[in-house]
Amino acid sequence: MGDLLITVAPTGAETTKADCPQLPTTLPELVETARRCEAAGAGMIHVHIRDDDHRPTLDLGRLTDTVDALHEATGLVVQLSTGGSVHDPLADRLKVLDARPDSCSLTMGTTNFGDDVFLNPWPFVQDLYVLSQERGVVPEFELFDLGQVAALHRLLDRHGLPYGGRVHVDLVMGVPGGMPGTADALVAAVAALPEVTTSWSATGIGRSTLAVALASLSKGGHLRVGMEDVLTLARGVPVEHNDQLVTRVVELGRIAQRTPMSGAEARALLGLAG
Ligand code: KMH
Ligand code: ZN
Repeated sequence: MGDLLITVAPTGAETTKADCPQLPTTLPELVETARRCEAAGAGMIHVHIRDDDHRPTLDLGRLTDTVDALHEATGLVVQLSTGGSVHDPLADRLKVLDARPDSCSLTMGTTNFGDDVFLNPWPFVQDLYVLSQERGVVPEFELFDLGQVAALHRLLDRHGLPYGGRVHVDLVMGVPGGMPGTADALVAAVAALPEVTTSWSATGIGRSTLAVALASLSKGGHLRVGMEDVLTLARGVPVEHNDQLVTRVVELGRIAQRTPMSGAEARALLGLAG
């Protein structure tokens, strides 16, 4: 039985194909990545898609085809990003749920995002949450800072539990503008999580990736890794394939006596029907 959920976030919306040709931006590349990451130990995939020019898109037809292709090729839980890119309109981000993913990301507040702003006004957060309940999509609450932990308390108090009855959180740490990717910040955020939280994972952006992974394992948390969050294995050593990042945390988990969850086990963790 697995007890460590590894989510792979293979693409993101920030890195360009020109800067990183090995980034999986086409559907065949994404499916191949998903297969390899599942074989390496991932249980869930967090998906951003690109258009024919490798630019971020929320095109509904492409999103639906992507969900279908990933379900056909793998047993992974398919989570679509509702964060998109910092340039995506809020209305388009709500429509992501029309693609019928298993899960969706749901960020709990607005965050400075480098030189940009990742916009998540409170009415939008509530609309997206209520829509996820209506559509039977399990949200992953993405928390970029401690204030967003407090916002999660407010959301659950006002609107009740998510579809499926489980509360799964992902701490996204080390974004310039959010909480730092440190063990201290992780411990503070975990201590403040709502009591009804049933599982949580963490990811550290850039060079905070290992510090956050080790801190999460120490606190009994789950892990997210992938080229959305980090593009190097060490200084000057580029990631060539997302499965390298999955394999690395499988090894960290093995040292911590944790075993990767399959997609089916991840479904049970998140309250999704088999
Ligand atoms: N691309 C970021 C602006 C999410 O996927 O929900 C937002 C993001 C979070 O990646
Ligand atoms: Zn994302």
